[in-house]
Amino acid sequence: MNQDAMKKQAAEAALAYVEGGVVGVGTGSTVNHFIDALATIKGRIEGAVSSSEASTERLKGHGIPVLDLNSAGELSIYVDGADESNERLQLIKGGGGALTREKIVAAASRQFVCIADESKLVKVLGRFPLPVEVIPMARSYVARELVRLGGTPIWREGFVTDNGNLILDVQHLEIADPLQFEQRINNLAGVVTVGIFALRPADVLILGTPNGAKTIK
Ligand code: ABF
Repeated sequence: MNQDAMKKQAAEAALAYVEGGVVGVGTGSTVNHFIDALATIKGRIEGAVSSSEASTERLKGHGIPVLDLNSAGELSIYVDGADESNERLQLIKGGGGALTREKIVAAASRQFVCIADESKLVKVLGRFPLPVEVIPMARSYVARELVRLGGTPIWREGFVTDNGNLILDVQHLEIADPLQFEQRINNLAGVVTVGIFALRPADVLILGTPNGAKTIK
C-alpha cells in the first residue's frame, strides 16, 4: 500500500468522529482526502471552518459551506494532518505553510483528530525541518536566535503565508522537550507561530498502515 493510500485510509477513518455541526478542517494532502470524504456526508454537517485558502477552495468545490471562526464559536472537532507526531501526540506541523491558522482552529476545537500515514510517527520530533512563521522584518533576527538554539534555519524563499508572513524551516533539531521548546520559540520577538503542537497536542492520532487504520489516544 503506498503512502497516499495510507493517507486516504486515515482520512476516511476520521469521518467516524464527525457528529454534525461545524467541522474544523486543516490543510495538506491527507486533509484533502478528508475533505473529499466529508463531502459524502455534507448533508449531516452545517459547514466547516478552514485553516487555509487551499482547503477553503476544496471545501467550496464540494459545496460545503465555509464559515468564519468568529461566527462559528467553539468547534466540537478539528481534523488535520501533521509532518511528524511522537507517541504523546505532540506534533510538528507547517510543512504546508498553514501552521498559524491550523493552530488557531485547533485551539478553538474541543477534540483534535490528527490523520497521517504511518511514516509520520517518530520517537523524537525534529528530523522534519521545524517551520516557524515570522513577521518579515524579524526574519534575520529570529534566524540568529534559532542558530543559538542549535538549529539551522532556512528561509522558505518565494513563499508567503496566507497571513502575509515568511517561514523559516529549522533543520538539525532533536526536540526532546517539545513543550519547553515551543514556549521558548514562542517568546522570540517577531515569531507569529512555531510549528510545534505540544501546548495543544492532538487528542487522537489515526495512522494509515498496510494493516488498516490504527488509532492512538
Ligand atoms: C498540515 O498537514 C500541515 O501542518 C502539515 O505540514 C501537513 C502534512 O501534509 P500532508 O498531509 O500533505 O503529509 O496540517
